[in-house]
Amino acid sequence: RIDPTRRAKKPLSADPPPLAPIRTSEDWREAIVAKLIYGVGKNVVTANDRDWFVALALALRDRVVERWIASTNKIYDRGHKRVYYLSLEFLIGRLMFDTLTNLGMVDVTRSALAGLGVDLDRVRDAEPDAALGNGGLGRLAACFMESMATLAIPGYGYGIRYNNGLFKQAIDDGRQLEFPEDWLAVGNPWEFERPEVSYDIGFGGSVEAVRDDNGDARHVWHPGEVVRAVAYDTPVVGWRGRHVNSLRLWSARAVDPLQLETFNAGDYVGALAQDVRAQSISRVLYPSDATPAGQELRLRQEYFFAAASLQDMLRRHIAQFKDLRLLPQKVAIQLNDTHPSIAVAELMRLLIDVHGIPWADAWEITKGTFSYTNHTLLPEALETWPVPLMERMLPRQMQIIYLINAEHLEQVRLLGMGSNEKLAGLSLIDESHGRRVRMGTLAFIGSHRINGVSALHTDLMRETVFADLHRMFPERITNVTNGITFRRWLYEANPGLTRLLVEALGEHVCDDPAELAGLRDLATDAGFRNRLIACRRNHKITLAKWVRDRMRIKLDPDAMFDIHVKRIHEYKRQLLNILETIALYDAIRARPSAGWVPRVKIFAGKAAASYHQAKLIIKLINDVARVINSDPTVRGLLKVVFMPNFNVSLAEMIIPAADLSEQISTAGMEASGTGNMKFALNGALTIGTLDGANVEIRDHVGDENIFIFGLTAAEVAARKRDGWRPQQSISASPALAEVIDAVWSGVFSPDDSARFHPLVHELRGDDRFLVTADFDSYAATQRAVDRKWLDQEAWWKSSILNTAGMAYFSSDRAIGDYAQNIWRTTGLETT
Ligand code: B1N
Repeated sequence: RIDPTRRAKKPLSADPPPLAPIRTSEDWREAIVAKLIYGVGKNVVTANDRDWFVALALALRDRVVERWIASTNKIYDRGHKRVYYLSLEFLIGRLMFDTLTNLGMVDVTRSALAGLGVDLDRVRDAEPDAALGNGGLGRLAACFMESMATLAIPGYGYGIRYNNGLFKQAIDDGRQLEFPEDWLAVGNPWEFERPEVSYDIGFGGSVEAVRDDNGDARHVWHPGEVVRAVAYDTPVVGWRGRHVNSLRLWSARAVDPLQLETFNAGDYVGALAQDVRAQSISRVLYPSDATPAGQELRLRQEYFFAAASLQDMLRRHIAQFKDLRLLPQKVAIQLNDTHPSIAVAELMRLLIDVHGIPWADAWEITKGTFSYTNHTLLPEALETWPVPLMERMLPRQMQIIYLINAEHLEQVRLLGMGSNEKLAGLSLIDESHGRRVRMGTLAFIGSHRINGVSALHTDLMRETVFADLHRMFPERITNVTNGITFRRWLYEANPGLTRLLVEALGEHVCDDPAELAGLRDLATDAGFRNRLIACRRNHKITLAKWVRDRMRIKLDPDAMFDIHVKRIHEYKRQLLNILETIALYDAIRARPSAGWVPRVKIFAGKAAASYHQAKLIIKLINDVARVINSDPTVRGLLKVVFMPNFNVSLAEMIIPAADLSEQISTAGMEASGTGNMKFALNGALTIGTLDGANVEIRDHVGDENIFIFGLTAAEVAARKRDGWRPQQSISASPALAEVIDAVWSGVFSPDDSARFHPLVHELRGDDRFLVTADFDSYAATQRAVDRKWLDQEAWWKSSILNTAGMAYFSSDRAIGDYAQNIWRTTGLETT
């Protein structure tokens, strides 16, 4: 019998009851097995690798939740400023090893599982990648979440819980096929569904102007459609587990999922139609990268998640601080590109229409709260939305945009910048090809800070796309060069190298990457070099095994692994690489015993499904690979591989196996790049243009330790200004002319000799990405790479100096910069 008086004596605590301490791997094994039995419903005999993954994830999550609740309470108790990172993409990949690494539990877990006859690496592979992003922009958001947790900055990621992330790529007969990705099919043990945290999001309908009690005009929006946003939370553990933040992703559903009357009338499909329409918002990630998605559903996604996130933050802010005027002091909202920028108009609407704050005050609050990161200057990638679509879908927000624009243009006039041409360029509405809302301009004028993602990119922002806005607001643009989390891209991806670093520099190198500079003293140390070489070789063997098992191509781990992995895009110039590969192939065949350096050319990456030219580049790489790999004259000297389905997990395997990193975009077009940093950190040498963060990587690793070639951004601009003639470059380079002729005439596509004509047309016609202009410089630099490789001591000295110089590119540094210069906040102190 329960004695009620005894229960009353024990005070209820908000803190979770302490979990059984883990002192030994036996303790930990018991906790995991308990989850297997009670959480998964299996036993140690019937469990497969996936069951073990779920059991381990659940057991780990328990350990995380303790710290999570403590962190959340601390943020509240201190009244600390909160940072909200709004991003349509979070390219997380797997979470198991982030959690294990940051909690310092890799070794204890390995032995706990080994005692059960279970291999941790197989369990690791059983976790699906969370591929809620396309490429660099989405992966940056994931790295930033980890760094905010590490620095104990109260950071909340807000995004969409897509049921289907980025498509799976298969290569069939050398062509890309897309298949739906299904990461949730087996459940997601990291997340918590929060059905009670839900908001209603309106679309369409009409706006009514009413008079309030004081006779003032007020606007009431009557949406024609309402969709419900439901929260799912994932804890994000920082380094050494001292702080845990939240990633909150929204899922869409109908307010009334089942129309019972319709159902009862026998229309079973119609009864569910509203739910299907609502759910379509969070159904699938748009697979566009550095290109606008364009469609109406995309705008619905953008508004849906921006509006839900704002309601959530305002609720939290009001509950704690009561006063919305304190918003800029207590809240910083970072807009990850323009994708969430409709939030500027939506926050204005909430402040004015819902909370009754006067326009001028609301505008100051808005500007004080938002800041905006620009990730691309490619003109075709800057988001604009047709005015008629906005008026139909978001009528009140569109009215507010007009009002913002009127004030903004008034300010332009006051500043004397009001020539008609300038006004047209500065307006929120682009009138030049149909009326469209410029989301970059909205994000710019609604923010107190806007940043580019590398020094060069920020300079170009000031000089080109945002030149006039920069003149109006000369203090607003600032730079924060991107970074990567070393936990994932060094400690997890390359534990061998990490061990070497710890042995050479001490455990402290894991807490402060500045210590990496100490490696410079070991740049010519033979003992250190040899261990590094062995570590690299192991990774190359692992990669070679993957390629052999899945593609039946044999790679020599002693060849130079020359790697070009990233989204397939013309500006990233995979075409330049494969054309130079063809030239090299021709040269080897002409003089097979001229002492060539054996190379393996590895490509991987996805093309947007509708990007025909990019898909044709994939086909060309595969057709060239087939010819080269089956030619006995180059056997042992040259191999070409296109690895299918590049994703975060594949990157973790590939990057530590790289000798040479290809970062060869047309100068001025790659805003930053972050793959470049991952490779250099792991000791690959870079061949690259002076583009994006390559410029700063050169500054940090030293000119002699990187291979720079090609036109600079200024030279590219000059060429285009002066009328760019690719034919001149082609005639000036016999090697290039020969390669282009071969591709044109079907040497690599004998079954369809015209297959690659669209690629050659572009090269001989506009060559918008200056492939032909940079070809000779690139080819010559590749031969310089060969010469360096032949001097292995020099090569490895440069490799060590790359790793030694990379501290600056930690995302902890980047987040520190944001905190100091943009968010004006600090981390919580942790013990
Ligand atoms: O953002 C990365 C940079 O390192 C890359 O240089 C840059 O290309 C990338 C529309 C984008 N810019 N723009 C996008 C992604 C999805 C989409 O729908 C644009 N991605 C980048 C991180 O700063």
